[in-house]
Amino acid sequence: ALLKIEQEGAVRLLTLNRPQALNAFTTALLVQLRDALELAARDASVRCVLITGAGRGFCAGQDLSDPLIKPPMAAGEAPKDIGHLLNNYYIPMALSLRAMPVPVIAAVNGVAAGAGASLALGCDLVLAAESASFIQAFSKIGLIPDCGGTWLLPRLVGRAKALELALLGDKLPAAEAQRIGLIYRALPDAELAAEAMALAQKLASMPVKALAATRQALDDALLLDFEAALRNEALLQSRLGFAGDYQEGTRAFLEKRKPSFTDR
Ligand code: LHQ
Repeated sequence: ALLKIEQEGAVRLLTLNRPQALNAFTTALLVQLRDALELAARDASVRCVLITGAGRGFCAGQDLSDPLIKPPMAAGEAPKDIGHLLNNYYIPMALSLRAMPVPVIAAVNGVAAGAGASLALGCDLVLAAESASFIQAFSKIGLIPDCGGTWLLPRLVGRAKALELALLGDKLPAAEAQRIGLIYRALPDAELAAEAMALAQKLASMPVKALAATRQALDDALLLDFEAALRNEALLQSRLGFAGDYQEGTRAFLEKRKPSFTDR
């Protein structure tokens, strides 16, 4: 399968599985990833999603050999519309990822380039192996960051760093990505898989409805003025206040026991 789908407890593990091409995106892989995210979103047994790659890469971005986008190699052939691919395959996947009702972790096992970097950076927490790297490869082939790259980069690291990464398109090692705040944490290669699963299990045991609302509130706040952000917090908080997890969390605290969260 192009995308391996596994479940460990309440964690849905999605593994991009085209290792011979560093898990570069084909339209089929993009459709399968989108479908898998939508399925996980609707499955009450899933409380966290973990995305990783098979083999030595995480995802090398768009498969540049795909006939759908390959520029004319011979005279007389018409160039293809890249916008079609974005509108029909990348955008649906990126929107599903952003709207996940549970936290999503990326375990970046190797190079994440182009749209592969956007996929990783679109996740809520990004762990990366020390040998992994992030490459804004787009500028090297005459394109702009896509699949959310232009939105994510300045929010994650600010405009100056975003421009540095996007214009130069150089390889950013995982440790440096952590240092500049682009990702959560870089880890020794041998520890990545287990640490990422442990983090996913930990998040899965937390009040995931509130975690997803936290992501939404933070993103909303970047578009709102102070008072509007306060009111948005109040609205989201009011909804969470009626949810079971808040009752359970507060009761457990007062009863000095470990809470058991079930909302989603
Ligand atoms: C690949 C790819 C790849 C095909 C490695 N495609 N085969 C959206 C919509 C529409 C159009 C365009 O774009 C987009 C968004 C984008 O993502 S644009 C950016 C596309 N990605 C890139 O430009 C990255 C291209 N890849 C690379 O620069 C290198 O492969 C990196 C730096 C990722 C890794 O380098 P190495 O570790 O030296 O590995 P390699 O280059 O030897 O790759 C291993 C194999 O994977 C190789 O195949 P082969 O048959 O020779 O073993 C590559 O051809 C293949 N591969 N990326 N994107």
